[in-house]
Amino acid sequence: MRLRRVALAGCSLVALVWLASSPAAAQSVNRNLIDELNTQLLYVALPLTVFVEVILVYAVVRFSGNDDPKPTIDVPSLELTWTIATAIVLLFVGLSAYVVLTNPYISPGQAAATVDGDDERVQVTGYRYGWQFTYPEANVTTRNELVIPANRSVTLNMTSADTLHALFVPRLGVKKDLFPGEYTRIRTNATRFGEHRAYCTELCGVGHSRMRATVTVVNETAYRTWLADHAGQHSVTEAPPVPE
Ligand SMILES: [Cu+2]
Repeated sequence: MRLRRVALAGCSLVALVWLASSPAAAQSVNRNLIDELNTQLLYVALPLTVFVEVILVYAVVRFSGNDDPKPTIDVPSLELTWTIATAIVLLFVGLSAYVVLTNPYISPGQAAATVDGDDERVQVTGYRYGWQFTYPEANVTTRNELVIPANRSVTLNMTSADTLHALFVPRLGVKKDLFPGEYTRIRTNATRFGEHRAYCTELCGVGHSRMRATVTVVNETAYRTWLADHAGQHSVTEAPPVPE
């Protein structure tokens, strides 16, 4: 009966994690990389968790009535086995994470080095409390509205007008800090059309929760039209407001 309960709990755990690990279709190259790494690590972590839990529950049930415990005998081969197994698991986790972290879409350092002529460039300035997006080549500046073309690499050069901010677009897998007096970069390549929310994730003052923006992914034609329609909108190109 107990074993049946343990088996049931194990199956429920597997089903729960499987459901939780089935993400919606990725919206960008970045998000895809992150989701794939997550799934990969889950495939390793899940059997290990179940294995350890089963042994733990078995030991608790099996030896609960043991009033005269005996010390465990040393088994060098067993100790060697689990040391090597742990090393292999850690190596796998480290390598998998390294491959994703060094990808030009994830690693800011790599992004700075790999900006090429095809990248669409947008200047991002975070300020208390909002976002200014500037498309230098098209002479377009917007507030809290970022429009990017789908299936093209976009480089965001980011800085802050006052204090620390962080741009976070969860569905695109984009997250990066902004610092005053210095530039940070991040790249993305959105693979689906749609509208996404962007947030500031660095507590920057009383208006922090209002610091949101919309990120719209459109096709190339719509993007060009949008840029042309908004060219020369100098009404919003003045310096960001003085912090409250
Ligand atoms: Cu903030």
